[in-house]
Amino acid sequence: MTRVEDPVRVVLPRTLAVSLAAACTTQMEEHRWSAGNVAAARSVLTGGGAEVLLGALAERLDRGSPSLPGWVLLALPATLGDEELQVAAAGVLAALGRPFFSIRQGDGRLWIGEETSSAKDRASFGGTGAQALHIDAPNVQCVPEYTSLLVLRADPAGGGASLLGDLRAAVARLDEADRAALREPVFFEGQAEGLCGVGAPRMPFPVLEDNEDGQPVWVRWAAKMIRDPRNASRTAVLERFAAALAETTVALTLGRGQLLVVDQRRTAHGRTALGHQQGLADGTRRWIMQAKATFDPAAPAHQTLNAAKAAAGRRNDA
Ligand SMILES: O=C(O)CCC(=O)C(=O)O
Ligand SMILES: [Fe+2]
Repeated sequence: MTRVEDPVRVVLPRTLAVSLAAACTTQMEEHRWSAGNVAAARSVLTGGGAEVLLGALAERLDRGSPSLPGWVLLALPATLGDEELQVAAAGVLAALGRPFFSIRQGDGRLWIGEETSSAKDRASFGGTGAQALHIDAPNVQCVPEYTSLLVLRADPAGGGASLLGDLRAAVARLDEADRAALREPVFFEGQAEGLCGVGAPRMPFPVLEDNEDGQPVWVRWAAKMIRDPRNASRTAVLERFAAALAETTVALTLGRGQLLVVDQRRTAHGRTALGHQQGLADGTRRWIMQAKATFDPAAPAHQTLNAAKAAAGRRNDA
């Protein structure tokens, strides 16, 4: 694993973050950020002053360019309040699609997540242990296109780095027999009941899902599958995939206000264990939130990309 000491962070200018937070609210329509919020965010994003942000999203997340990273780290102003950060971060997600939650928590807010607690299962969301590489909801009909993590408070004990693994590169490292084994719809992971916005459970499922041209569409991966007794007869191939993915994995440490946006078709995520938590008072431990987004071709970042491609096409024709 490679630790990226100084990852590329796209800085969101304070004026843009404040404009998004002022134009939008926490209003939801069931599990989705309200249509009014999406429209308000997009009008801010296309009103001037967001070109760098839109360009960076397009450049790092363009699905037409397989060599691009498939994730982007954005730095929102750390001095914004917790709610302003969440609203502004939702506005950023609206540049790609419609923000939503797949797991309902409490009163149904977009961003889910609580302060880290040693009372939680160590490997779970909000737990203190490591979380092996995975995509969120690999076991449903409509896997969330994007997932995102927003840091309200980094681990004061210095742990909890984010891990990112390149799913396509890992697939390319396997031999054809392993790829064929992963294409079989025989794999299980966790349980997929009670989720929002992701369609019906899909279990068992193929890890590797290709389109008619043999191009990968999804890599339904969660390292937990290796230890799932339902996959006991396939452990070896899952371990080989995990090893291939580990070779592509980078680690980044995020600070308050940072928003990691991940294209789930390309990139798996996870975290390292938190540091020693003994003696850390309530209100001081790591606090990270998550939200999902759909892919909406009409969203500003995708439109920016289309416009750039059209302009490049015109230049080539000239
Ligand atoms: O805590 C983190 O950094 C990642 C959490 C996560 O990816 C999850 O719970 O699905
Ligand atoms: Fe996750």
